[in-house]
Amino acid sequence: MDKEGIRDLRNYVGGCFVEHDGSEWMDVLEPATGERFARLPLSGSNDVDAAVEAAREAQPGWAALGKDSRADWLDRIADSLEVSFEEVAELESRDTGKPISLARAVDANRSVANFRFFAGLIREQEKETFEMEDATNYVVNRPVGVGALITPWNLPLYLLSWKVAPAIGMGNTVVCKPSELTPMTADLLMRVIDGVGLPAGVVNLVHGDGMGAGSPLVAHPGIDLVSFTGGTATGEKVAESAAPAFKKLSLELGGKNSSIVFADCDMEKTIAGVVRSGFLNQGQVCLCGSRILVEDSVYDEFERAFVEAVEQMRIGDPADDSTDLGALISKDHLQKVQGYVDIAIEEGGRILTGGTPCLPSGFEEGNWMAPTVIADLPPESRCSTEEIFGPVVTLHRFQSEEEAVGIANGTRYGLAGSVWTSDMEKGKRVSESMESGMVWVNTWLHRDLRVPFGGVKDSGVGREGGRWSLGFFSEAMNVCLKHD
Ligand code: TXE
Repeated sequence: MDKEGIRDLRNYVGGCFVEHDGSEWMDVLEPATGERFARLPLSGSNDVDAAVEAAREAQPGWAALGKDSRADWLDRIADSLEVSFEEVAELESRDTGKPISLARAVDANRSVANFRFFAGLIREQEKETFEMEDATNYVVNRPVGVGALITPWNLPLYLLSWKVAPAIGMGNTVVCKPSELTPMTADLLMRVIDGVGLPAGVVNLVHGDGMGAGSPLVAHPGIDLVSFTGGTATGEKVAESAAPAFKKLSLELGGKNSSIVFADCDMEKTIAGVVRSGFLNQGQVCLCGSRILVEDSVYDEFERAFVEAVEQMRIGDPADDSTDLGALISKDHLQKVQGYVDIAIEEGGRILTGGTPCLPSGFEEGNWMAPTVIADLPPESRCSTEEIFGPVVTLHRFQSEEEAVGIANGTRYGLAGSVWTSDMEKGKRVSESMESGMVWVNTWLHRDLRVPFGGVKDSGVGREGGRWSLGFFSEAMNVCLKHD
Protein backbone atom coordinates (compact mmCIF):
# COMPACT_ATOMS: atom_id res chain seq x y z
CA MET A 1 0.00 0.00 0.00
CA ASP A 2 1.52 3.40 -0.93
CA LYS A 3 0.96 6.79 0.71
CA GLU A 4 -2.29 7.39 -1.19
CA GLY A 5 -3.69 4.03 -0.05
CA ILE A 6 -3.18 2.44 -3.50
CA ARG A 7 -2.56 -1.32 -3.31
CA ASP A 8 -0.27 -3.13 -5.69
CA LEU A 9 -1.77 -6.55 -6.35
CA ARG A 10 0.37 -9.64 -6.73
CA ASN A 11 -0.05 -12.99 -8.43
CA TYR A 12 -0.62 -16.08 -6.28
CA VAL A 13 1.55 -18.98 -7.40
CA GLY A 14 2.45 -22.19 -5.57
CA GLY A 15 1.03 -20.91 -2.29
CA CYS A 16 2.89 -17.55 -2.33
CA PHE A 17 2.04 -14.00 -3.34
CA VAL A 18 4.68 -13.17 -5.94
CA GLU A 19 5.79 -10.20 -8.03
CA HIS A 20 5.17 -10.56 -11.75
CA ASP A 21 8.02 -10.98 -14.19
CA GLY A 22 7.91 -7.56 -15.80
CA SER A 23 7.47 -3.91 -15.05
CA GLU A 24 4.09 -3.10 -16.58
CA TRP A 25 1.12 -2.20 -14.41
CA MET A 26 -2.46 -1.13 -15.03
CA ASP A 27 -4.54 1.17 -12.83
CA VAL A 28 -7.65 -0.32 -11.24
CA LEU A 29 -10.31 2.42 -11.35
CA GLU A 30 -13.52 2.84 -9.39
CA PRO A 31 -16.30 3.07 -11.99
CA ALA A 32 -18.38 5.40 -9.79
CA THR A 33 -15.68 8.04 -9.31
CA GLY A 34 -13.01 7.32 -11.89
CA GLU A 35 -10.46 7.25 -9.06
CA ARG A 36 -7.59 4.78 -8.95
CA PHE A 37 -7.61 2.46 -5.96
CA ALA A 38 -5.15 -0.29 -6.86
CA ARG A 39 -2.59 -1.32 -9.45
CA LEU A 40 -2.74 -4.59 -11.32
CA PRO A 41 0.38 -6.38 -12.55
CA LEU A 42 0.26 -6.96 -16.31
CA SER A 43 1.59 -10.50 -16.24
CA GLY A 44 2.92 -12.33 -19.27
CA SER A 45 3.91 -15.79 -20.51
CA ASN A 46 6.61 -16.34 -17.88
CA ASP A 47 4.11 -15.74 -15.08
CA VAL A 48 1.62 -18.08 -16.76
CA ASP A 49 4.34 -20.76 -17.10
CA ALA A 50 5.16 -20.51 -13.38
CA ALA A 51 1.50 -20.78 -12.36
CA VAL A 52 0.78 -23.75 -14.63
CA GLU A 53 3.92 -25.51 -13.37
CA ALA A 54 2.83 -25.00 -9.75
CA ALA A 55 -0.63 -26.36 -10.59
CA ARG A 56 0.82 -29.40 -12.36
CA GLU A 57 3.09 -30.20 -9.45
CA ALA A 58 0.25 -30.00 -6.95
CA GLN A 59 -2.31 -31.97 -8.98
CA PRO A 60 -1.43 -35.64 -8.22
CA GLY A 61 -1.25 -35.07 -4.45
CA TRP A 62 -4.47 -33.09 -4.44
CA ALA A 63 -6.31 -35.72 -6.49
CA ALA A 64 -5.06 -38.45 -4.13
CA LEU A 65 -6.70 -36.76 -1.13
CA GLY A 66 -10.12 -38.15 -2.00
CA LYS A 67 -13.41 -36.38 -2.46
CA ASP A 68 -14.44 -36.10 1.20
CA SER A 69 -11.23 -34.35 2.22
CA ARG A 70 -11.48 -32.02 -0.74
CA ALA A 71 -15.09 -31.22 0.18
CA ASP A 72 -13.86 -30.36 3.71
CA TRP A 73 -11.44 -27.87 2.16
CA LEU A 74 -14.28 -26.24 0.21
CA ASP A 75 -16.20 -25.85 3.48
CA ARG A 76 -13.18 -24.28 5.16
CA ILE A 77 -12.88 -21.77 2.32
CA ALA A 78 -16.64 -21.02 2.58
CA ASP A 79 -16.40 -20.45 6.35
CA SER A 80 -13.46 -18.11 6.01
CA LEU A 81 -15.00 -16.23 3.08
CA GLU A 82 -18.15 -15.77 5.12
CA VAL A 83 -16.14 -14.03 7.84
CA SER A 84 -15.07 -11.55 5.13
CA PHE A 85 -18.65 -11.15 3.85
CA GLU A 86 -18.77 -7.36 4.32
CA GLU A 87 -15.29 -6.89 2.85
CA VAL A 88 -16.32 -8.91 -0.23
CA ALA A 89 -19.44 -6.75 -0.68
CA GLU A 90 -17.55 -3.46 -0.23
CA LEU A 91 -14.71 -4.41 -2.55
CA GLU A 92 -17.09 -5.71 -5.20
CA SER A 93 -19.20 -2.57 -5.03
CA ARG A 94 -16.15 -0.26 -5.33
CA ASP A 95 -14.54 -2.37 -8.06
CA THR A 96 -17.62 -2.79 -10.29
CA GLY A 97 -19.72 0.29 -9.42
CA LYS A 98 -22.69 -1.86 -8.42
CA PRO A 99 -24.93 -0.94 -5.45
CA ILE A 100 -23.71 -2.30 -2.12
CA SER A 101 -27.11 -3.90 -1.42
CA LEU A 102 -26.73 -5.95 -4.61
CA ALA A 103 -23.12 -6.82 -3.82
CA ARG A 104 -24.24 -8.18 -0.45
CA ALA A 105 -27.34 -10.04 -1.63
CA VAL A 106 -25.86 -11.50 -4.79
CA ASP A 107 -22.07 -11.39 -4.95
CA ALA A 108 -21.01 -11.93 -1.33
CA ASN A 109 -23.84 -14.31 -0.62
CA ARG A 110 -23.44 -16.52 -3.67
CA SER A 111 -19.66 -16.73 -3.44
CA VAL A 112 -19.93 -18.36 -0.02
CA ALA A 113 -22.91 -20.45 -1.15
CA ASN A 114 -21.02 -21.74 -4.20
CA PHE A 115 -18.26 -23.30 -2.07
CA ARG A 116 -20.77 -24.81 0.41
CA PHE A 117 -23.06 -26.10 -2.30
CA PHE A 118 -20.30 -27.92 -4.18
CA ALA A 119 -18.85 -29.30 -0.93
CA GLY A 120 -22.22 -30.92 -0.21
CA LEU A 121 -22.78 -32.15 -3.75
CA ILE A 122 -19.33 -33.72 -3.99
CA ARG A 123 -19.73 -35.48 -0.64
CA GLU A 124 -23.10 -36.91 -1.70
CA GLN A 125 -21.79 -38.22 -5.02
CA GLU A 126 -22.37 -41.94 -5.30
CA LYS A 127 -20.56 -44.42 -7.50
CA GLU A 128 -22.75 -45.29 -10.51
CA THR A 129 -22.96 -49.00 -11.41
CA PHE A 130 -24.58 -50.80 -14.34
CA GLU A 131 -25.21 -54.52 -13.93
CA MET A 132 -25.07 -56.95 -16.86
CA GLU A 133 -25.94 -60.61 -16.67
CA ASP A 134 -22.27 -61.57 -16.60
CA ALA A 135 -20.50 -58.37 -15.57
CA THR A 136 -20.65 -55.25 -13.41
CA ASN A 137 -19.77 -51.82 -14.80
CA TYR A 138 -18.89 -48.89 -12.64
CA VAL A 139 -17.96 -45.28 -13.35
CA VAL A 140 -14.95 -43.50 -11.91
CA ASN A 141 -14.99 -39.69 -12.13
CA ARG A 142 -11.34 -38.80 -12.50
CA PRO A 143 -9.96 -35.26 -12.45
CA VAL A 144 -9.19 -33.75 -15.86
CA GLY A 145 -5.88 -32.21 -14.71
CA VAL A 146 -5.10 -28.49 -14.66
CA GLY A 147 -7.85 -26.00 -15.46
CA ALA A 148 -7.70 -22.43 -16.76
CA LEU A 149 -10.55 -20.42 -15.23
CA ILE A 150 -11.19 -17.11 -17.01
CA THR A 151 -13.82 -14.73 -15.67
CA PRO A 152 -15.40 -11.37 -16.60
CA TRP A 153 -16.03 -8.13 -14.71
CA ASN A 154 -19.78 -8.15 -14.10
CA LEU A 155 -20.01 -10.72 -11.28
CA PRO A 156 -16.33 -11.17 -10.41
CA LEU A 157 -16.22 -13.39 -7.31
CA TYR A 158 -19.63 -14.98 -7.92
CA LEU A 159 -18.42 -16.39 -11.24
CA LEU A 160 -14.88 -17.21 -10.09
CA SER A 161 -16.14 -19.19 -7.07
CA TRP A 162 -18.67 -20.94 -9.36
CA LYS A 163 -15.70 -22.36 -11.26
CA VAL A 164 -13.03 -22.80 -8.56
CA ALA A 165 -15.26 -24.80 -6.18
CA PRO A 166 -16.30 -27.64 -8.53
CA ALA A 167 -12.92 -27.63 -10.31
CA ILE A 168 -10.81 -28.25 -7.22
CA GLY A 169 -13.55 -30.27 -5.56
CA MET A 170 -13.26 -32.83 -8.38
CA GLY A 171 -9.48 -33.09 -7.90
CA ASN A 172 -8.19 -30.66 -10.51
CA THR A 173 -5.79 -27.84 -9.76
CA VAL A 174 -6.36 -24.46 -11.38
CA VAL A 175 -4.92 -21.22 -12.68
CA CYS A 176 -7.38 -18.32 -12.44
CA LYS A 177 -7.32 -15.26 -14.69
CA PRO A 178 -9.89 -12.75 -13.44
CA SER A 179 -10.92 -9.70 -15.46
CA GLU A 180 -8.28 -6.99 -15.37
CA LEU A 181 -11.07 -4.48 -14.71
CA THR A 182 -12.21 -6.10 -11.45
CA PRO A 183 -9.40 -8.01 -9.73
CA MET A 184 -10.03 -7.06 -6.09
CA THR A 185 -12.21 -9.91 -4.83
CA ALA A 186 -10.15 -12.50 -6.70
CA ASP A 187 -7.21 -11.19 -4.68
CA LEU A 188 -9.33 -11.47 -1.54
CA LEU A 189 -10.17 -15.09 -2.39
CA MET A 190 -6.44 -15.86 -2.70
CA ARG A 191 -5.90 -14.30 0.76
CA VAL A 192 -8.69 -16.51 2.13
CA ILE A 193 -7.24 -19.60 0.46
CA ASP A 194 -3.79 -18.73 1.79
CA GLY A 195 -5.23 -18.12 5.26
CA VAL A 196 -6.94 -21.50 5.52
CA GLY A 197 -3.72 -23.21 4.36
CA LEU A 198 -5.01 -24.93 1.20
CA PRO A 199 -2.13 -27.07 -0.15
CA ALA A 200 0.23 -24.95 -2.25
CA GLY A 201 -0.41 -24.93 -6.00
CA VAL A 202 -4.02 -26.14 -5.89
CA VAL A 203 -5.31 -22.65 -6.70
CA ASN A 204 -3.07 -20.17 -8.52
CA LEU A 205 -3.88 -16.77 -9.91
CA VAL A 206 -2.30 -14.66 -12.63
CA HIS A 207 -3.42 -11.05 -13.03
CA GLY A 208 -3.28 -9.35 -16.40
CA ASP A 209 -5.15 -8.53 -19.56
CA GLY A 210 -6.59 -10.87 -22.18
CA MET A 211 -3.74 -10.75 -24.68
CA GLY A 212 -0.87 -10.74 -22.17
CA ALA A 213 -2.12 -13.33 -19.66
CA GLY A 214 -5.43 -14.88 -20.83
CA SER A 215 -4.29 -15.90 -24.28
CA PRO A 216 -1.02 -17.67 -23.24
CA LEU A 217 -2.91 -19.39 -20.43
CA VAL A 218 -5.51 -20.93 -22.78
CA ALA A 219 -2.78 -21.94 -25.26
CA HIS A 220 -0.45 -23.41 -22.61
CA PRO A 221 0.27 -27.12 -23.25
CA GLY A 222 0.03 -27.77 -19.50
CA ILE A 223 -3.65 -26.74 -19.45
CA ASP A 224 -6.16 -29.59 -19.84
CA LEU A 225 -9.44 -27.72 -19.57
CA VAL A 226 -10.70 -24.18 -20.05
CA SER A 227 -13.76 -22.72 -18.39
CA PHE A 228 -14.45 -19.26 -19.82
CA THR A 229 -17.18 -16.69 -19.14
CA GLY A 230 -17.09 -13.48 -21.16
CA GLY A 231 -17.95 -11.92 -24.47
CA THR A 232 -18.85 -14.00 -27.55
CA ALA A 233 -16.03 -12.52 -29.67
CA THR A 234 -13.45 -13.48 -27.02
CA GLY A 235 -15.08 -16.90 -26.70
CA GLU A 236 -14.39 -17.52 -30.40
CA LYS A 237 -10.68 -16.82 -29.88
CA VAL A 238 -10.57 -19.04 -26.79
CA ALA A 239 -12.25 -21.89 -28.69
CA GLU A 240 -9.82 -21.53 -31.62
CA SER A 241 -6.85 -21.72 -29.30
CA ALA A 242 -8.13 -24.64 -27.19
CA ALA A 243 -9.46 -26.84 -30.02
CA PRO A 244 -6.22 -28.10 -31.64
CA ALA A 245 -5.09 -29.65 -28.33
CA PHE A 246 -8.61 -31.06 -27.65
CA LYS A 247 -8.80 -29.24 -24.33
CA LYS A 248 -12.06 -29.71 -22.51
CA LEU A 249 -13.95 -26.46 -23.04
CA SER A 250 -16.90 -24.69 -21.48
CA LEU A 251 -17.94 -21.29 -22.86
CA GLU A 252 -20.53 -19.10 -21.17
CA LEU A 253 -20.94 -16.14 -23.52
CA GLY A 254 -23.26 -13.27 -24.25
CA GLY A 255 -27.04 -13.07 -24.41
CA LYS A 256 -29.88 -10.98 -25.83
CA ASN A 257 -32.71 -12.32 -23.77
CA SER A 258 -36.43 -11.77 -24.24
CA SER A 259 -39.06 -11.18 -21.59
CA ILE A 260 -42.42 -12.17 -23.09
CA VAL A 261 -45.39 -10.45 -21.44
CA PHE A 262 -48.84 -11.89 -22.16
CA ALA A 263 -52.09 -9.97 -21.61
CA ASP A 264 -53.19 -12.43 -18.91
CA CYS A 265 -50.18 -11.77 -16.64
CA ASP A 266 -50.35 -10.25 -13.17
CA MET A 267 -49.40 -6.77 -14.39
CA GLU A 268 -48.03 -5.40 -11.11
CA LYS A 269 -45.75 -8.37 -10.44
CA THR A 270 -44.74 -8.49 -14.10
CA ILE A 271 -43.68 -4.83 -14.17
CA ALA A 272 -41.56 -5.34 -11.04
CA GLY A 273 -40.03 -8.54 -12.44
CA VAL A 274 -39.31 -7.13 -15.89
CA VAL A 275 -37.75 -3.94 -14.48
CA ARG A 276 -35.49 -6.08 -12.30
CA SER A 277 -34.57 -8.35 -15.19
CA GLY A 278 -33.83 -5.41 -17.49
CA PHE A 279 -31.73 -3.32 -15.14
CA LEU A 280 -30.14 -5.47 -12.41
CA ASN A 281 -26.45 -4.55 -12.16
CA GLN A 282 -27.12 -1.71 -14.65
CA GLY A 283 -28.14 -4.35 -17.21
CA GLN A 284 -24.69 -5.91 -17.07
CA VAL A 285 -25.74 -9.51 -16.45
CA CYS A 286 -25.64 -11.99 -19.32
CA LEU A 287 -29.16 -13.14 -18.28
CA CYS A 288 -30.75 -9.67 -18.33
CA GLY A 289 -33.98 -9.40 -20.31
CA SER A 290 -33.15 -6.50 -22.60
CA ARG A 291 -35.84 -7.07 -25.27
CA ILE A 292 -39.33 -6.92 -23.84
CA LEU A 293 -42.12 -8.33 -25.99
CA VAL A 294 -45.61 -7.28 -24.94
CA GLU A 295 -48.96 -8.56 -26.21
CA ASP A 296 -50.67 -5.83 -28.24
CA SER A 297 -53.87 -5.61 -26.15
CA VAL A 298 -51.94 -4.55 -23.01
CA TYR A 299 -48.97 -2.86 -24.68
CA ASP A 300 -50.01 0.76 -23.98
CA GLU A 301 -50.83 0.04 -20.32
CA PHE A 302 -47.54 -1.83 -19.93
CA GLU A 303 -45.47 0.90 -21.60
CA ARG A 304 -46.87 3.61 -19.30
CA ALA A 305 -46.44 1.64 -16.07
CA PHE A 306 -43.04 0.27 -17.05
CA VAL A 307 -41.53 3.69 -17.85
CA GLU A 308 -42.92 5.03 -14.57
CA ALA A 309 -41.31 2.20 -12.61
CA VAL A 310 -37.96 2.66 -14.42
CA GLU A 311 -37.98 6.38 -13.62
CA GLN A 312 -38.51 5.60 -9.95
CA MET A 313 -35.22 3.70 -9.63
CA ARG A 314 -32.65 5.53 -7.54
CA ILE A 315 -29.35 6.01 -9.32
CA GLY A 316 -26.33 7.20 -7.37
CA ASP A 317 -23.72 6.42 -4.72
CA PRO A 318 -23.09 2.65 -4.85
CA ALA A 319 -22.15 2.70 -1.14
CA ASP A 320 -25.63 3.96 -0.18
CA ASP A 321 -27.94 1.15 0.98
CA SER A 322 -30.94 2.65 -0.84
CA THR A 323 -29.31 2.88 -4.30
CA ASP A 324 -30.89 0.78 -7.07
CA LEU A 325 -28.52 1.57 -9.93
CA GLY A 326 -24.79 2.24 -9.87
CA ALA A 327 -22.18 3.05 -12.51
CA LEU A 328 -21.13 1.23 -15.68
CA ILE A 329 -17.88 -0.67 -15.60
CA SER A 330 -15.66 1.62 -17.72
CA LYS A 331 -15.53 4.70 -19.94
CA ASP A 332 -15.13 2.44 -23.00
CA HIS A 333 -18.19 0.43 -22.06
CA LEU A 334 -20.22 3.59 -21.40
CA GLN A 335 -19.29 4.81 -24.87
CA LYS A 336 -20.32 1.50 -26.41
CA VAL A 337 -23.71 1.63 -24.65
CA GLN A 338 -24.29 5.27 -25.64
CA GLY A 339 -23.33 4.34 -29.19
CA TYR A 340 -26.23 1.89 -29.24
CA VAL A 341 -28.65 4.64 -28.24
CA ASP A 342 -27.43 6.67 -31.23
CA ILE A 343 -27.94 3.62 -33.45
CA ALA A 344 -31.46 3.19 -32.04
CA ILE A 345 -32.34 6.75 -32.99
CA GLU A 346 -30.98 6.19 -36.52
CA GLU A 347 -33.02 2.97 -36.70
CA GLY A 348 -36.23 4.88 -35.93
CA GLY A 349 -36.45 4.16 -32.20
CA ARG A 350 -38.40 6.40 -29.81
CA ILE A 351 -36.58 7.07 -26.51
CA LEU A 352 -39.22 6.86 -23.78
CA THR A 353 -36.84 7.65 -20.94
CA GLY A 354 -33.08 7.97 -20.37
CA GLY A 355 -30.76 7.83 -23.34
CA THR A 356 -28.32 10.27 -21.86
CA PRO A 357 -25.44 10.15 -19.38
CA CYS A 358 -26.47 11.20 -15.88
CA LEU A 359 -23.92 12.33 -13.36
CA PRO A 360 -25.01 12.10 -9.73
CA SER A 361 -23.51 15.01 -7.82
CA GLY A 362 -20.06 14.21 -6.46
CA PHE A 363 -19.54 11.51 -9.11
CA GLU A 364 -18.79 13.66 -12.14
CA GLU A 365 -15.78 11.58 -13.20
CA GLY A 366 -17.61 8.25 -13.10
CA ASN A 367 -19.30 6.21 -15.85
CA TRP A 368 -22.99 6.93 -15.45
CA MET A 369 -25.92 6.34 -17.73
CA ALA A 370 -29.63 6.87 -17.08
CA PRO A 371 -31.78 3.74 -17.45
CA THR A 372 -33.09 3.83 -20.99
CA VAL A 373 -36.26 2.46 -22.59
CA ILE A 374 -36.66 2.48 -26.38
CA ALA A 375 -39.85 1.74 -28.32
CA ASP A 376 -40.86 1.36 -31.98
CA LEU A 377 -37.73 -0.44 -33.19
CA PRO A 378 -38.18 -3.29 -35.66
CA PRO A 379 -37.45 -6.57 -33.82
CA GLU A 380 -34.65 -7.33 -36.29
CA SER A 381 -32.90 -3.95 -35.78
CA ARG A 382 -29.35 -3.93 -34.42
CA CYS A 383 -30.37 -2.54 -31.00
CA SER A 384 -32.99 -5.25 -30.63
CA THR A 385 -30.74 -8.15 -31.57
CA GLU A 386 -27.16 -7.26 -30.50
CA GLU A 387 -25.91 -7.53 -26.92
CA ILE A 388 -25.66 -4.02 -25.45
CA PHE A 389 -24.89 -5.15 -21.88
CA GLY A 390 -26.03 -1.91 -20.26
CA PRO A 391 -29.13 -0.19 -18.84
CA VAL A 392 -30.94 -0.14 -22.18
CA VAL A 393 -34.06 -2.13 -23.07
CA THR A 394 -36.26 -2.19 -26.15
CA LEU A 395 -40.05 -2.71 -26.17
CA HIS A 396 -41.86 -4.58 -28.94
CA ARG A 397 -45.51 -5.46 -29.63
CA PHE A 398 -46.74 -8.90 -30.62
CA GLN A 399 -50.15 -10.22 -31.69
CA SER A 400 -49.84 -13.98 -31.21
CA GLU A 401 -47.88 -16.59 -29.27
CA GLU A 402 -46.19 -17.70 -32.51
CA GLU A 403 -45.11 -14.17 -33.32
CA ALA A 404 -43.64 -13.70 -29.81
CA VAL A 405 -41.63 -16.92 -30.08
CA GLY A 406 -40.44 -15.94 -33.56
CA ILE A 407 -39.17 -12.57 -32.31
CA ALA A 408 -37.56 -14.16 -29.23
CA ASN A 409 -35.71 -16.68 -31.39
CA GLY A 410 -34.63 -14.06 -33.94
CA THR A 411 -31.16 -13.39 -32.52
CA ARG A 412 -27.82 -15.17 -32.74
CA TYR A 413 -27.96 -15.67 -28.96
CA GLY A 414 -29.82 -18.26 -26.89
CA LEU A 415 -28.98 -17.90 -23.24
CA ALA A 416 -32.09 -17.13 -21.19
CA GLY A 417 -35.60 -15.72 -21.25
CA SER A 418 -38.71 -15.15 -19.19
CA VAL A 419 -42.44 -15.60 -19.83
CA TRP A 420 -45.12 -13.73 -17.89
CA THR A 421 -48.62 -15.25 -17.93
CA SER A 422 -51.26 -16.65 -15.57
CA ASP A 423 -51.68 -19.68 -17.85
CA MET A 424 -49.03 -22.22 -16.83
CA GLU A 425 -49.71 -24.45 -19.83
CA LYS A 426 -49.01 -21.51 -22.12
CA GLY A 427 -45.96 -20.66 -19.98
CA LYS A 428 -44.55 -24.17 -20.48
CA ARG A 429 -45.44 -24.31 -24.18
CA VAL A 430 -43.82 -20.96 -24.96
CA SER A 431 -40.75 -21.73 -22.81
CA GLU A 432 -40.15 -25.01 -24.59
CA SER A 433 -40.41 -23.30 -28.00
CA MET A 434 -37.65 -20.87 -27.13
CA GLU A 435 -34.11 -21.50 -28.42
CA SER A 436 -32.59 -20.89 -25.03
CA GLY A 437 -30.59 -22.56 -22.26
CA MET A 438 -32.92 -21.33 -19.50
CA VAL A 439 -36.41 -19.87 -19.26
CA TRP A 440 -38.18 -18.55 -16.16
CA VAL A 441 -41.98 -18.32 -15.94
CA ASN A 442 -43.32 -15.45 -13.79
CA THR A 443 -39.90 -14.87 -12.28
CA TRP A 444 -36.33 -14.13 -13.33
CA LEU A 445 -32.91 -15.18 -12.03
CA HIS A 446 -34.56 -17.52 -9.55
CA ARG A 447 -31.55 -19.77 -9.21
CA ASP A 448 -31.37 -23.32 -7.92
CA LEU A 449 -27.69 -24.27 -7.97
CA ARG A 450 -28.55 -27.86 -8.94
CA VAL A 451 -29.91 -27.00 -12.39
CA PRO A 452 -27.97 -26.79 -15.68
CA PHE A 453 -26.66 -23.34 -16.58
CA GLY A 454 -25.52 -22.31 -20.06
CA GLY A 455 -26.70 -21.29 -23.49
CA VAL A 456 -27.32 -22.41 -27.07
CA LYS A 457 -26.35 -20.80 -30.41
CA ASP A 458 -23.75 -18.04 -29.91
CA SER A 459 -24.35 -17.95 -26.15
CA GLY A 460 -21.94 -20.77 -25.51
CA VAL A 461 -20.95 -24.39 -25.42
CA GLY A 462 -21.57 -26.83 -22.58
CA ARG A 463 -23.36 -26.58 -19.26
CA GLU A 464 -22.19 -25.82 -15.75
CA GLY A 465 -24.22 -25.97 -12.53
CA GLY A 466 -24.91 -28.87 -10.15
CA ARG A 467 -23.94 -32.27 -11.54
CA TRP A 468 -23.21 -30.66 -14.93
CA SER A 469 -20.28 -28.82 -13.31
CA LEU A 470 -19.07 -32.04 -11.70
CA GLY A 471 -19.30 -33.71 -15.13
CA PHE A 472 -17.40 -30.92 -16.88
CA PHE A 473 -14.63 -30.81 -14.28
CA SER A 474 -14.05 -34.59 -14.43
CA GLU A 475 -13.55 -37.42 -16.91
CA ALA A 476 -16.02 -40.29 -16.57
CA MET A 477 -14.20 -43.61 -16.88
CA ASN A 478 -15.96 -46.96 -17.21
CA VAL A 479 -14.51 -50.08 -15.55
CA CYS A 480 -16.17 -53.37 -16.53
CA LEU A 481 -15.69 -56.40 -14.18
CA LYS A 482 -16.50 -59.76 -15.83
CA HIS A 483 -18.08 -62.19 -13.38
CA ASP A 484 -16.58 -65.69 -12.97
O1 TXE B 1 -15.14 -9.36 -21.97
P1 TXE B 1 -13.98 -10.24 -22.49
P2 TXE B 1 -15.11 -7.83 -21.70
C1 TXE B 1 -19.85 -9.30 -22.90
C2 TXE B 1 -20.46 -7.93 -22.98
C3 TXE B 1 -19.27 -7.04 -22.97
C4 TXE B 1 -18.31 -7.84 -23.80
C5 TXE B 1 -16.89 -7.51 -23.57
O2 TXE B 1 -21.16 -7.78 -24.16
O3 TXE B 1 -19.51 -5.79 -23.53
O4 TXE B 1 -18.57 -9.18 -23.41
O5 TXE B 1 -16.58 -7.53 -22.18
C6 TXE B 1 -10.22 -12.37 -20.81
N1 TXE B 1 -7.78 -15.12 -24.38
N2 TXE B 1 -19.77 -9.86 -21.58
O6 TXE B 1 -14.25 -7.01 -22.58
O7 TXE B 1 -13.02 -9.42 -23.26
C7 TXE B 1 -10.37 -11.02 -20.15
O8 TXE B 1 -9.12 -10.56 -19.67
C8 TXE B 1 -8.13 -15.44 -23.12
C9 TXE B 1 -20.64 -10.95 -21.30
O9 TXE B 1 -14.83 -7.74 -20.27
O10 TXE B 1 -14.61 -11.41 -23.11
C10 TXE B 1 -11.37 -11.34 -19.06
O11 TXE B 1 -10.73 -12.00 -17.97
N3 TXE B 1 -8.75 -14.60 -22.29
C11 TXE B 1 -20.21 -11.70 -20.11
C12 TXE B 1 -12.31 -12.34 -19.76
O12 TXE B 1 -11.55 -12.87 -20.84
C13 TXE B 1 -9.09 -13.39 -22.75
C14 TXE B 1 -19.76 -10.86 -18.97
C15 TXE B 1 -13.60 -11.72 -20.30
O13 TXE B 1 -13.24 -10.62 -21.13
C16 TXE B 1 -8.77 -13.00 -24.06
C17 TXE B 1 -18.85 -9.83 -19.39
C18 TXE B 1 -8.09 -13.92 -24.89
N4 TXE B 1 -7.76 -13.65 -26.17
C19 TXE B 1 -18.92 -9.35 -20.66
N5 TXE B 1 -9.23 -11.73 -24.25
C20 TXE B 1 -21.19 -12.74 -19.62
N6 TXE B 1 -21.62 -13.63 -20.49
O14 TXE B 1 -21.51 -12.79 -18.45
C21 TXE B 1 -9.82 -11.35 -23.10
N7 TXE B 1 -9.72 -12.34 -22.18
